[in-house]
Order: sequence, then structure tokens, then C-alpha cells
Amino acid sequence: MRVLILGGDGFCGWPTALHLSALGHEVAIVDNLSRRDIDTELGVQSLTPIQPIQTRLAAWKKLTGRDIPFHRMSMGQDYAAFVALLKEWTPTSIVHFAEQRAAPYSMKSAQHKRYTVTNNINATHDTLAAIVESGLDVHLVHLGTMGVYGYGTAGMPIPEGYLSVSVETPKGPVAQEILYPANPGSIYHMTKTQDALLFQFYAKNDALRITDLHQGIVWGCQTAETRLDPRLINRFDYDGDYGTVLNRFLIQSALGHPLTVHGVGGQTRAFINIQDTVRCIALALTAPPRCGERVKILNQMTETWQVRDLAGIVAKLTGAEIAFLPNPRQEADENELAVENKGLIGLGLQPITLHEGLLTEIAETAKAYVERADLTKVPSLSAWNAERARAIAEPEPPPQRRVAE
Ligand code: USQ
Repeated sequence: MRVLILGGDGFCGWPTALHLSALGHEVAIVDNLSRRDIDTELGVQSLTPIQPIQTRLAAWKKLTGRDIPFHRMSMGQDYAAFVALLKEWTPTSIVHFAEQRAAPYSMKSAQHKRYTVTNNINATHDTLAAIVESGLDVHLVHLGTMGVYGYGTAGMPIPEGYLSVSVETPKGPVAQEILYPANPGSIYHMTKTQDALLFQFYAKNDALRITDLHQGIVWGCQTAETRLDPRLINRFDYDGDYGTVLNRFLIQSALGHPLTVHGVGGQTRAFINIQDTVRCIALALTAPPRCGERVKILNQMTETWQVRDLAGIVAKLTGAEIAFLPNPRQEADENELAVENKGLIGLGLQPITLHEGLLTEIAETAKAYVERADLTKVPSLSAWNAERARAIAEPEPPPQRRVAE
């Protein structure tokens, strides 16, 4: 396959580019390096020292003999250049990661909300419009999110994208399958629910072949390919905006910082290891929908965990303290979650589940780079609304700290 990776310099995009290249696919990257610019804006850096994209690609070429061309362009802005690239390089598949992916960053201010909406929705729409304009038969694989379903208690396993319903009509009940109701919990998640409508329209109107992968929270940092050379190392975020929960806990334990549980930690979420992320993308590429078929939606997750249980595991493993903090997010304190993931399992995914050995290895990676961390960047200070902002700003009572049992 000839696979164009949009957003191929980011946390999921970079290891995916290497994995697909290692599998023998022809790979090219499109990226505007905006994730690196956001690091500068936030005054933070990946815990792991990531190299410039040119150094990364030269190292890959030296190690494997494989070329990965890099095209610097902004999806959602450089439309004509993107169409020209499609016509010239003629990809058979496109993997679309080119979106601002942090929920807290998307909620920081009106400016960050506007950036996230403009960037994400235009990036997706330009991709779709450009595929149509190019006239190519391309399979588009999009990295969506489990967060489109919302994080209430559904009372049933979350299906893969579509919900079977029975509609009352004058002639009696009629069975239908509808897109599972969107219920985003942040501006970022909302852009992904909008993406789903764009996909539905283009699949129906232009018979585009589209797979939308609803991914859970990624944990871990390295994959088989990024481990090959220090110049290929993946980014590892720990700051209050971009660090995701389990990775943050593992890094916090290495920093001697209490584990920052929001609220009582009753939030149940879906998780996946980064190594499985790249495998899932490779598997999804092998099983595209047919022209004219509806959007194929797969839940890209392998297990569910409650936040306080994750904190408990990390605390037991490392001796870290747990801090129960006011929650900056407008979200349910407690929820139950069960998820269907038969699609990717059926394609051959053998899940890596959370186990102590792997957690220790990730905590060791964190320890190795601990001197690069800035403790002032650890707190999550992006509040979802004025009430949550007041709650996290209140100096008293101080965060309740409990030592793990
Ligand atoms: N949380 C804590 N303490 C922390 C950080 C987070 O208790 O220090 C809690 C949050 O309040 C939330 C849960 O952990 O309830 C998950 O937060 P997260 O930052 O790990 O993940 P989230 O914001 O949901 O977003 C991440 C990725 C996003 C992806 C999403 C998948 O950044 O790109 O789409 O995971 S999902 O969560 O399934 O929607």
C-alpha cells in the first residue's frame, strides 16, 4: 500500500508511520509540526527528547534503508498543495491524525476552542473534499475517539458506532440502525463528533471508503520501531494539558509527585497501549469498507479502568502518594463503561493488557528523563467552566492526600 499519514509527527502518527514502513508499505508524512509549536506556546517539552522530524527520518533511513518523504503543510489551510500532492503521489490509503487532540487544551480559553474547532473540522473536511477532487480511490482511516459516545453510564456495552433502535410508525415498529448518539465532553471531543457527520455525508454522497477508529486513552510511549534508536523515540507528555491519565501517573511517580486524581477518581474510561494503536491502524488498513458502504466504525480499545484503580496500581508499584483533587472538568464523578471491540479483535488484534512488568518499564523510561521535567507544568489548570475554575482556584481546603494502602 501507499499510505499518506496526516499528522505523522505526533504521538500516535509518528510510531504509526514507522510501523507501516516496517511492514513494507510505502509511507509519506504530511505535518505542519503544530504539536511542537504548542509545546513552545505552553512552555513545556516532551519528557523524552524528541528529535527534529528530519533527524528522525534520516535515522530511520539509515537503520532500515526505507525512505519516508515529509511534506510540511497545514491540513485545513494548504488545500491546493494537498490536492497536488494526492495527484502526484497517488496514495492508496490515507491515515488522518492531523487534529488538535487534547481535551484540556481545547478548553483553555475561547481562543483555544476556536483554534481546535477551525483546525480539526477544516482538516477533516479538506481531506474529504481533496480525495473527491483528486478522483482517486483512497481508503481513509481516521483516528476518532471513544469520547464521541460520552461518558455517562449507558447501561449496555457501547456498540461499534451504530445503535439498533425501533421506531414507532403508524404501521407499527420499524427497526433502524442509527449513528450512536453523540455526547461529547469537551470542545475537542465535539470536533470528532462533527467529523463523524462529515464522514457519513461523504460516504453517502461520493461513495468514499472511510474507517473511523474510536480510540480510547493511549498509555505507554515506545513501540518496537521507536525503540530501535534514541533518535526515533516517541514523545511522552506529562503536562496538565497533553499528558493522559495513566502516563501522567507513571511520570508523576518518577518525579516524586502525588498522583493527581480528579475528584474521587470514579471515572471509568477505555484504554489501549501505544503498541496496539499502531497494530490496529495496520489491521484497519487491510479491511476497508467497499465503495458505497456506510462508514466502518471500530472501537479501538482493549480494556476499561476506573481512574482511582489505576492510581492504586501505580501507587502500589512505586510507593507514590495519591492526591484527590478538585476536578477541573465538567464530567460525571462516577460512571460504568462496557465497550464492544469485536471488530479489531476479529481482524487479529491480540491486546496488550495493563500488567506490572510493562508499567514498570514505562516508569523506568520516565525515570531516565526525570531531569527534563518541569514540576510547575504538572497541575491540570484548564477548567471546563467558571464553576470548575473557582473550585480548582480555592486555596482551602487543601487537596486531600491519602497514602495508598
Ligand atoms: N484525569 C485525572 N487525573 C489526571 C488526568 C486525567 O483524574 O491527572 C482524569 C480526567 O478527569 C478524565 C480521565 O482521567 O476523567 C481521562 O483523562 P485523559 O486526559 O487521560 O484523557 P482525555 O482527556 O479523555 O483524552 C485522551 C486523549 C484524546 C483521546 C481520548 C480518548 O488526549 O486525544 O481522544 O483520551 S477518550 O478518553 O476515550 O475519549
